[in-house]
Amino acid sequence: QSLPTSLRDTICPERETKEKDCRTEPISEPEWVNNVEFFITKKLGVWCRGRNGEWHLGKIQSASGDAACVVLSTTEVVEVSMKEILPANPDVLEGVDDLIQLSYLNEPSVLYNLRVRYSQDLIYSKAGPVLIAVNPFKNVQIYGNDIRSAYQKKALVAPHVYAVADAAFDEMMREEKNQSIIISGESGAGKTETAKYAMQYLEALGGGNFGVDNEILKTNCILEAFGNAKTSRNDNSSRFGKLMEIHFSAKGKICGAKLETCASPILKERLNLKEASEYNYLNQSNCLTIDRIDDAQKFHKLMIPQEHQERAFALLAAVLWLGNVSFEVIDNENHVDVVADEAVTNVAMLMGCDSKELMVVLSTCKLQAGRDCIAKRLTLPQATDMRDSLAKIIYASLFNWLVEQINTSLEVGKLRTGRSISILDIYGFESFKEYEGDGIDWTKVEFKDNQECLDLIEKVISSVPSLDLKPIGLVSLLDEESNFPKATDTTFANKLKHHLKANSCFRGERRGHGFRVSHYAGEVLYDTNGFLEKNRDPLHVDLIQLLSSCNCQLLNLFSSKMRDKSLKPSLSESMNQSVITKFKSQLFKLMNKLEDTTPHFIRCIKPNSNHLPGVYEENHVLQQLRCCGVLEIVRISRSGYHTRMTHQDLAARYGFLLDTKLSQDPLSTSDSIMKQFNLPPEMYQVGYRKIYLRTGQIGLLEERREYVLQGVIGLQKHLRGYKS
Ligand code: AD9
Ligand code: MG
Repeated sequence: QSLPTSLRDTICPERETKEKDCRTEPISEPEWVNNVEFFITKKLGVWCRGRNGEWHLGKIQSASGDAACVVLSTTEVVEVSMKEILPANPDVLEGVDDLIQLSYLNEPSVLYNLRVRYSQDLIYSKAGPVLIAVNPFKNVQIYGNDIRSAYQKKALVAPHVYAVADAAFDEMMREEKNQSIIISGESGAGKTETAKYAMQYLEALGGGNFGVDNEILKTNCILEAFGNAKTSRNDNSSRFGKLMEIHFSAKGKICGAKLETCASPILKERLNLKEASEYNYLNQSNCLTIDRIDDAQKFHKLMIPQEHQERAFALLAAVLWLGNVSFEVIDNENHVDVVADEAVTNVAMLMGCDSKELMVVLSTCKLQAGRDCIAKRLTLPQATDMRDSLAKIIYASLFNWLVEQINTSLEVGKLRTGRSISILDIYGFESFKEYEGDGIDWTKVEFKDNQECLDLIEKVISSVPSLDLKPIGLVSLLDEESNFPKATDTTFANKLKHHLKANSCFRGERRGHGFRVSHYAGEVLYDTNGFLEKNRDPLHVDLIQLLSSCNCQLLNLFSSKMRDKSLKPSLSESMNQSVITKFKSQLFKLMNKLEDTTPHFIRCIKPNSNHLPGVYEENHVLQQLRCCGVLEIVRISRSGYHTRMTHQDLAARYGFLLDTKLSQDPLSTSDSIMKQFNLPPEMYQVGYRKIYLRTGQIGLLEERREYVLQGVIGLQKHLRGYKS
């Protein structure tokens, strides 16, 4: 009774019968057209597309040839082409919690189903193995201790981020395999909030050990204070990517955690030093206040140890003042001097350096001329760039340093692998190679192939077989052009047009610096303006030297770290690497790491762009569902086998349940297990190495195993009592 209505439906008995009734076999879309008569006589519902692409519910009155008369639910009668009509699902399927259960899987049906659920505050739904989370933009009472413990006890099974975290935990314990929770969605869709709820659940589940457990959630407060900013799309937008790895002991208790971030050194954080509107770095995007958010209160929640706090805030203030440092042009070649005002004095004071020295560094660059070193005056754009680079270096180093401090406080002893859950907010892909290689009867389900677009970005080709693997594509062309001193953004745009015109995902703009790429999610127009310079991201040696001379331990530390990196041979390369190459290698590292885990996917959906509760804009939602291929995922999972286990693992775990003698051959054991438990043949496939099970089947085996084990334990206790 104490459960909120939004979750009560899962355990309500009527709902159970309703769900059993809906196990109708999915009907493929083209097939229904042959059954239009049936739709007319049985008065079955259809979706009818209106002039603006919106969908209306109605019933077909009559049909002839390509056209049909449809009575809409508003009683209006319209004549439409059959092409604009799609079958709707029977009422009994309204608001099912897994889209897999829909008899007709088409866009209007999926949109409607999510809408019905959203209007009842059922923000979570399943699309086969993927959890869909529609941002409620309000507090929904589904995260309390009672709900959490209900999921822990498996008393609740409705789609929920808790259920995903719980499944990851169970699978990790059962198979001793690292897991990951991969959260994706557009800005403001709710990734960070979802990640926090996943962490909260895991902390509650694995708490009570070593004292690390309560620390993990607290880190979010620090990270968000320094790494988030208000943007027009999200009041609390993450400006960095994060992978939080939580490690567990053999008993399932948290024994440490590790945080990895990919931070972008953008500053949009404000401090109460002076009015925020006074700082150039803060006042340019009209994003200074957020309704209902009390900055002072949030600021007090931010707890970093006192000695760190003061140093960190001094540097933040320095960054803010740097944004106000201005220049005056002193000759007709646009060369500049720094204006000696309060801004530059404050920066020098906060950084612990001489203001004259700071002014020299910001307005000149040192050049090696033979044995001598001469100072060359910078032009206005160069000096501005130098100033912003210094701000970015300080801010990024400060953020990385905070992450290091957090990691030190979270790590307890050496972290082992095999029992960890990583929480991430980008999207991954499924591989279907495995099915094909394993000799099972797998009917391929069409997934829009994105290979052409991936090839456009980077394709590795070998000119001579087994020799010289040379990547071609956008990434390598950008790097090539960045290394070319005379190159400009226009020559880069032309180079792209020249080399990539054959790729169907590429379209060069006739004039100017633009080009278009057809991504999976849609076409994007890129402007090459500033591409080369941003990609080069030159390392400013003078700035590093300045940091090392400051009377500030943190800045000295930052400069020595940057220097260390540039001295190590393996990393010196990375110092000179272009931005895109660094980004690529970060991505590869991440992919390698995730490939070693069993992934669980959560897709966050933003129902409207105004951050409003209760507003469900269909086109906005549809666009996001299309971007991540939700329909394809559901189609695949209806026909796919989601649980895979080697025959050895299956035999080891469930073999003892067999009535017959255990066979030496794990494949036959698998087969016997399936037969003994009467798993319907369409629910599994036996491959050469692995068994493939449809969603939910492993649960049946687990239940049986648990039941038998409990019986054995009971018997043992009984015998022990008997003996004594
Ligand atoms: V970005 O890519 O970092 O710009 P996110 O991370 O996807 O973005 P975020 O988690 O920050 O979005 O969510 C945006 C806002 O939506 C939050 O500040 C909340 O106000 C709101 N939100 C998101 N999820 C929930 C929820 N489960 N319950 C209530 C939510 N509010
Ligand atoms: Mg976020």
